[in-house]
Amino acid sequence: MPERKPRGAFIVVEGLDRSGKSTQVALLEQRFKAEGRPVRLAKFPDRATPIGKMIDAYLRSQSEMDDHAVHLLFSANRWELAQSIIDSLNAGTTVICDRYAFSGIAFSAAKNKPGMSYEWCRAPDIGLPAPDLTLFLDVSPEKARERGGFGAERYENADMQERVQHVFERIGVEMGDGSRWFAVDADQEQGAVTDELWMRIQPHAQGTERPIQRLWE
Ligand code: 2DT
Ligand code: MG
Repeated sequence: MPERKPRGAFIVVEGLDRSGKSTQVALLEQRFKAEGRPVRLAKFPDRATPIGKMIDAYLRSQSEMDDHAVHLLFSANRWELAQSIIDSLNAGTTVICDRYAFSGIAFSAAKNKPGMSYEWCRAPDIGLPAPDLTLFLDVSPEKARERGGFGAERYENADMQERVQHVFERIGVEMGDGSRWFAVDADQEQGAVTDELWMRIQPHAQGTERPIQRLWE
């Protein structure tokens, strides 16, 4: 019988701004490469697509948009790339993704807009490929401030970040912290964070035979 090749694992890194996500994702990619394992980085929003360009203009306050509409664009941006993520996984490539549907819920629900409940915000992402593992980089407001404070984009202010943090905490509880979702103390120095992330990732690094699950189905 031909040997069945395991698919790659789908690993998501989430967190607030200044939690060190982008740095850590790049370091994790290096570790995979150093071990000779195929790896692909993804990032949401992916600002390169036509939908992503609309999101980018909104985030940089170059355009205004209804909150519901932009929420659906963030989700559509994931759906337009979902099949290519599935294809990479099935080809045996580990996909490491900087933000995913959890940011989608957290940032939109944190706006506290009428008609944009947690459930409403979650709905358009139901059925997306589900991560095998999500690592939440948990940074304190003090550390985030120490790391250079906020940039100029929409949502980059202390008030919003605090509300986003609360929604992320709810998501963590609902995902069942300690199985598919792990919160990692992102106040630690960079190397310690990488080591902890790597420890969580290692059981997934050789891929899995488990079929790709779908989010919240
Ligand atoms: P970056 O700084 O990581 O480029 O994110 N966001 C992100 C949402 O509001 N909804 C989403 O679905 C996603 C993926 C988080 C830019 C900002 O976009 C927010 C910060
Ligand atoms: Mg940002």
